[in-house]
Amino acid sequence: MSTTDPDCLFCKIVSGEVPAEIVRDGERVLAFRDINPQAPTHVLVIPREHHPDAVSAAGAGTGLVDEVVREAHSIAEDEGVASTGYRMVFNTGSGAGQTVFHLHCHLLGGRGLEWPPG
Ligand code: D5M
Repeated sequence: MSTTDPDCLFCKIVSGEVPAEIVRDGERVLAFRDINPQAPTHVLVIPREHHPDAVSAAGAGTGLVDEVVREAHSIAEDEGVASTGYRMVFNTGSGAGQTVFHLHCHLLGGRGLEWPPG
């Protein structure tokens, strides 16, 4: 199975073809600042491998979703938002607002976060 999709925007960020403000550059996981931040801290954490969403990656049994979540928490600590609380969001499906079909965790923090989300 191919682990990259030549048409995928986030695969292009992984390869360096599209620039991004990289926060973490790990062996299996990459994190970069969202181009349209919705909070003072808004980082996207993604696997280097292409998986369309969190469910498909979890189903592949690679441990990647675990790694993405652990990396997001570690970044929240570094950004100083872990102690006050932060949000991890995996939009799954276009009806939920997913626009890029490469698994990504939105890490949001640094402001009050309302519930329910919009
Ligand atoms: O989230 C997809 C997110 O990806 C959305 O918040 C904008 C962000 N985005 C789109 N293009 C870029 C680039 N080039 N750099 C950084 N961030 C980007 P979704 O959950 O699919 O709606």
